[in-house]
Amino acid sequence: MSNLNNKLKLLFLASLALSLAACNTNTKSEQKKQEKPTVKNINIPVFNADTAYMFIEKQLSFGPRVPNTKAHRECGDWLATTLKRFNATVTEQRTKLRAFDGTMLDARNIIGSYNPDSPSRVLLCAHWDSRPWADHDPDMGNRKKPVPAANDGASGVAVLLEIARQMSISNPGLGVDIIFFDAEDYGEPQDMQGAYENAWALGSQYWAANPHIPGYSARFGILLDMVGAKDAVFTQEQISRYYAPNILKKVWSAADRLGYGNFFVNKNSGPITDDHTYINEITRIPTIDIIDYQDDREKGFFDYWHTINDDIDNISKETLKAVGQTVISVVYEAA
Ligand code: AHN
Ligand code: ZN
Repeated sequence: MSNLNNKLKLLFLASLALSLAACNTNTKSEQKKQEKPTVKNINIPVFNADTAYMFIEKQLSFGPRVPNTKAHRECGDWLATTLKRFNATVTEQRTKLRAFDGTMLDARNIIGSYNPDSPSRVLLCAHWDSRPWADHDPDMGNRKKPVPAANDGASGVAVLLEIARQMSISNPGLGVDIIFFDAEDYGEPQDMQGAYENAWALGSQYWAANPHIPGYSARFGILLDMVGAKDAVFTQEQISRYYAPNILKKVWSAADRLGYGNFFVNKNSGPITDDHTYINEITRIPTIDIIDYQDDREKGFFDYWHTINDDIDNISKETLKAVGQTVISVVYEAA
């Protein structure tokens, strides 16, 4: 009888010791976590998708921002003024660029800098021009019309303008350069595809060869292209994976942590010639492209790509929020 009692007591003491030990290791690992946090305890602004949406509407109000048009000149002026209003130091590169068909384009790369004297910098960019021809429109009668470019152009600019507005309220604590590239979308129409080399991304090619500050560098770059469509899917594009695998991981894991893993998927895609291609090749600043593209889609890009239906009706605030909150988090966490 007493033997059984002793055995029970022993069993009880043993299990108590075990649970205390378990408790102890828990406390230790908790302490470790507090000593070396994986995410810095800094104030990351809340990205406002309503404001970003309004910045798309504003760009559309000028009309298609096709180089050498009034809409393009007026929108360019508004972009420079707006960056200044958000306390950026604004630099403009104005230059003539030769398009594939010989047209000379009056091009403007518009740059807004925060903490311009900081040696630790990140680069955020998007193209602001609209494609002159809706050459992927299903209706032949629309193919010579310009693209409204709500998603393919205005969305990336709008997300960056909202990030600029947030940076004017709360300093990010490191150098940030926002570049709006011109003449990205003046490449040859689809029936001449492959006949010209380097016909796309003329503004970024110019900037990469002639940076606004001689010898300019940044720790990394993020390009936003078509970041506003309903049902957008951002895959891990090949040039981004090749030149900037760590940045890609950083951005995708931030998106996942914030609950946007449905937009930023763990799926590879082939190479896209875009502004980041030339930034990577020429400046060697490791730069990724956040782009709505999947290899197995009919056009690869979103349904209304290079059609006259790339307008505000296809824009989703949820998508803008996912991209904007992810990018602003990565920027503030890099400080
Ligand atoms: C090509 O189709 C070769 N590049 C697509 C780059 C692009 C066009 N981004 C927006 N519009
Ligand atoms: Zn385009």
